[in-house]
Amino acid sequence: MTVLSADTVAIGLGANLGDARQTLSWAVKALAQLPQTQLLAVSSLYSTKPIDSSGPDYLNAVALVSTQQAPLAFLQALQAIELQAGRERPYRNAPRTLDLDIELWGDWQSSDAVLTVPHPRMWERAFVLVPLAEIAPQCVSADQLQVVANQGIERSLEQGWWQA
Ligand code: A4P
Ligand code: MG
Repeated sequence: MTVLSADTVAIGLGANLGDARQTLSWAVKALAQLPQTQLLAVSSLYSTKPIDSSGPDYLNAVALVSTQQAPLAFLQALQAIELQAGRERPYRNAPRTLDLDIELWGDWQSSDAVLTVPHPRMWERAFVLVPLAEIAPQCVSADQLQVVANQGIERSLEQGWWQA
C-alpha cells in the first residue's frame, strides 16, 4: 500500500489506567512540543476492549507527526513521555497509564527488537488500524480493516478532544 512520506511517523496512543482521556490529551500536546517535530493530525478518541491484555476498556488514538529526529532518539523521547505519565512495566501487556508505539515511519522497515517498524502487531489490531485509517486512509486497505472488524471499538464523536 502507499504509505507515508519518509519523515512521517504514525504513533499509536493507548491508556487504560488512571484518567486515560486526560493522559492521552496531555500526551498529544507533549508530542506536539517534541524538538524537530510537527504534529500533523490526530484521530478521534476510541474506546476499545482490551486485546491480549486485562483491566478496564482502553482509550486509543493515533497521531501523525513529521520529525527530523533519528528513530532511536525519537523512541526514547516517546518513552520519556510515557514515564512522565507514570508508566510502569510490571509485565508484558500490563494495564498502563500510557503506551506510545511507533506504528509506521514512512515506508521504513526495521526488524531490530528495540525498534520494530511497522509495529509487528498493528495489523491484528482494530485499536490501531481504525484510527490510522481515519487520518491516513492510504495506509490501511479495506481487506486489512476487515480482518479486525470483529473487535470491539467505539469512536467518540467529540471534536478536538485533545485540545480541551
Ligand atoms: N519496541 C520495539 N518496536 C517498537 C515500536 N515500534 N514502538 C520495543 C515502540 N516500542 C517498540 O515496549 C517494549 C519494548 O518494545 C520497548 O522497550 C521498545 O524498545 P513497552 O511499551 O515497554 O511494552 P508493551 O507496551 O507491553 O509492548 P507493546 O509492544 O507496546 O505492546 P502491544 O503489543 O502494543 O500491546 N488493547 C487495547 N484495546 N488497546 C491497547 O492500546 N495495548 C496493548 C499493548 C495490548 N492490548 C491493548 C492495547
Ligand atoms: Mg509500547
